[in-house]
Amino acid sequence: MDFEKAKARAQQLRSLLNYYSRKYYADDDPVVEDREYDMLQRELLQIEQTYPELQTPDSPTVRIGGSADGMFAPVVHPVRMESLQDAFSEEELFDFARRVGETVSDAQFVVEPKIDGLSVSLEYENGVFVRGSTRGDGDTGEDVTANLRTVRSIPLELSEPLPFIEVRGEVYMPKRAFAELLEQQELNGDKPFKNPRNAAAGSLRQKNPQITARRKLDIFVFNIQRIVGKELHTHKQSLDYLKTLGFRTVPEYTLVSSIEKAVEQVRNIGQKRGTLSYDIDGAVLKVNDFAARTRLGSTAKFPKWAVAFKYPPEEKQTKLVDIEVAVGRTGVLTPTAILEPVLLAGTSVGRATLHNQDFITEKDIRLGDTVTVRKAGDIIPEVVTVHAHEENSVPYLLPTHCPSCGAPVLREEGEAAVRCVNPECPAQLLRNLIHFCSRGGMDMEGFGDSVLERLVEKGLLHTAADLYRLDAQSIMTMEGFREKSAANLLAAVEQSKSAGLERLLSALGIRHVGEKGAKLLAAHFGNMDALLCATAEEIACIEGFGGIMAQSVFDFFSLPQTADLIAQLRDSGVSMQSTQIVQDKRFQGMTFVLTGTLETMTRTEASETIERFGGKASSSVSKKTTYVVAGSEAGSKLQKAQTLGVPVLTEQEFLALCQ
Ligand code: 0OX
Repeated sequence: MDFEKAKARAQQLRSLLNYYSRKYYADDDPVVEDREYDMLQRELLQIEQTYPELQTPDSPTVRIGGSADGMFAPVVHPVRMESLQDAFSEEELFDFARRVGETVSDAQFVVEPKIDGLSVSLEYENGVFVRGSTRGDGDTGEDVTANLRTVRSIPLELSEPLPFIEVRGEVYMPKRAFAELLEQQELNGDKPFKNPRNAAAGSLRQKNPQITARRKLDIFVFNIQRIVGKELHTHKQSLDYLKTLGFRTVPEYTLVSSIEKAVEQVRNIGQKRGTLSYDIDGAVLKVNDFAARTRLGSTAKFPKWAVAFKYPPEEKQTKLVDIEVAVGRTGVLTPTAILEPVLLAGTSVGRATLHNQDFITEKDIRLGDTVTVRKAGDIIPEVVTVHAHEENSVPYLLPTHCPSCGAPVLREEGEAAVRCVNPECPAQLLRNLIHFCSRGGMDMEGFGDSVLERLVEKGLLHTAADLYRLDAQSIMTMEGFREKSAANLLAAVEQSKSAGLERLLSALGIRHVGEKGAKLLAAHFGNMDALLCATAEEIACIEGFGGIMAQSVFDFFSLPQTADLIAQLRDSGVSMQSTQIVQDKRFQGMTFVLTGTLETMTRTEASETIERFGGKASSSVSKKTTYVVAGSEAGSKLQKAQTLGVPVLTEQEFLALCQ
């Protein structure tokens, strides 16, 4: 490649890589596979090595995907961080042993608990911790060295200055640390993590290592990925050695000489599960001998020498003492079983979902029943079976009238849900207001469940539009509110006015439309008026929107009370514009020239897109042109671009930049 061509390609690659990187790290919305990113990055690196004068200080090859705002650089794992094949029954463990037996006779196994955290790799040079990364997709992870340094059980220096070792382990959050974190998050009004694994993952991806340090993460190490300066022959030997180096190895690893003994150990670990101070989601069986592992090899996905047994969800018997019926945002009556509390999967369970009338009828669930409840991981506890009814009990039926407003309830044909259709039902109003003010909606700090409940009770709120009519005087009629706290609420109301169309659409709680759907709508239409004019068919054309979602949006905006609410919100100064479009000026300062026939869009559409992102579309190519976008049968403009060294994009590449 001559210098001019290399220069143009380098500029193009830099721009693409920076864009992909921004989508990946800043927006958490990857648009290309990691592999493709790596290939483009390697191509740029090669160009820069051939022509060092093309190296720029901000090249993605220097920053490797990161920037000063704390992104995490990709790390390619020279030894793949493989995942494990699952087994859901003891029978499947025997099948695994049988398969192993076809290649290796008298295999010994090591049994370990399977820690429910996230896998990381730790690299040490001359006994010093130099780099730590996440597993990612197994081939490429992220550099989280600074954050891993804060995990106290990760040795920063080993007991021997071994030339090189890379180990693999599981970072996790102990149950107690997770409980404390939840309390803290509740106090701060932060969105709580769902489980210790998510909390550990979120903590490791913190841009500020000081936050990670406060999260009390821990690690168990269970594998040597690469080692220089030491020979090991078995897994047991390597775990023992890791211990002497100062690592916290996976607990209770046990060497057994038969599959029967391995299964027994899997049961032992399972029995201890609830008493451990960390979450496990299974047990792992590994062939002990490394030479045997080499003979067994791997499939495209898993090593053939290991298997993960997944414990079934925990179940226990208890008594169903009551059934509580709540009225949701859309008027659906949702029954919840109130139980005598039992300890399940490490947490006390006192409530279980009963879904709907069909579920209750099918299982013949009655008040006072002795039931089996189950809890699996993140899943809401469920009633699995009924063991015994109380004497003289009768089948349970959901109320025929709304427990909140007393209006008769309806069950539409083909629907499992029973619904209160009274548009003025206070329970629905409250749920709608809670949703409107929530973090996923208008994010109005201070408007928690109980404040909203009191405002509704006082008759100060009848619709979301009333939030914008609140004044200090009326707020202070609520107990505990004075000038300062009332002013805080009013400030939150004021701030919400500029939340933008995407948040407003999410806050309105349109059926089938969550935060993601709201974003898509806002990005597509840009403002409320354009959306109000759209037909169901137009909405259905949005990528990521199905027919049901589109119809639901259309129906929602066809309701007279919606039109009324929107008008009132608009009059109060609530923004009806998407913030996405206003802010996204990714083509600022760039000039594009379109040439040839584009396949997926007209030239006018392409020009509009360029302008929407702050760029200029021009008809003639000059040295100042940033990009020429060449469709099929491009002619003289393409030639001129090549002569002047202006980077040329294919239609696909242009689309990637616009995504
Ligand atoms: C765990 C765990 C995960 C090493 C080779 C294949 C999978 N979560 O506790 N992975 C492995 O093994 C890797 N062992 C474990 N104990």
